Amino acid sequence: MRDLVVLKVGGSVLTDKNKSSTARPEQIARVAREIHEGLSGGLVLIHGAGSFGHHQAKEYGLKNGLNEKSIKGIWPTHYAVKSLNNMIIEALAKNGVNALPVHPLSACTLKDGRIDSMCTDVIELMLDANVVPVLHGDAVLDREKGIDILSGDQLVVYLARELRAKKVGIGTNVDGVYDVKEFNVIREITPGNIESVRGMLSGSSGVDVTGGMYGKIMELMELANAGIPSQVFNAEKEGNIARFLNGGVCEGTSIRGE
Ligand code: IP8
Repeated sequence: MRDLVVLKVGGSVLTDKNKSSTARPEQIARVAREIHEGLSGGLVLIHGAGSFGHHQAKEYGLKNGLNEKSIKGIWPTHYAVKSLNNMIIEALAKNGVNALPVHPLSACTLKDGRIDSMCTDVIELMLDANVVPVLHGDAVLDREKGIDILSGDQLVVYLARELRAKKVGIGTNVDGVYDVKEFNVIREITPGNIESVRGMLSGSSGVDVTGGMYGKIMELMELANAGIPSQVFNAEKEGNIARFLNGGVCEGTSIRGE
């Protein structure tokens, strides 16, 4: 059994969330370099959409289900996030990491916004071949709503559970999950303190159609309850991604089950 890590790098690290379809190429290059440095076992990489997708999804109302307007927005939204996915795979290749795309639009269905089915066979075969599958949040067809937006955070939880990951990392552009009243990082979130933590969570800035920090934590709490711990850390701080991957100390917020 391979030691599998599922890592999500947020769209705010890789893109400028306030400008439509604007990448941060130097950050993409650094993230790819650190993945190369830290990679030891199997890795599934998931990236946020950032400004490649959220703006388009909002413009076409993709979260409102399928209608004459949203149907025209599926391709622009998918195309945008796929462009970011290409840049990341290219950067990984430049660093000697074999990586391939898996696009949820073509591999996944939703039911009322939740993953209903996903073809994970291709991901497992990639892992067996020491290839890093690179996925992303996407516009995905939905059995109830027609269309919806699948967040990378939901993918993290689903894939970590399906593929029995050892640990999960969520790389964001802040030092962890913040208590907005005290303005300090919450070091640990468990089922025992999740209710009090709920009131302390902040939303993220910029256009984000899948819910910001609160949505992320609720998804990770589900995962912790299934026995897979996760760590929210600052992926903009040089070295953190490599440290997280190779098991070194990477400060942030730990999310664990009881
Ligand atoms: O940035 C959203 O994924 P996220 C995907 O992981 C789109 O929430 C296309 C907006």
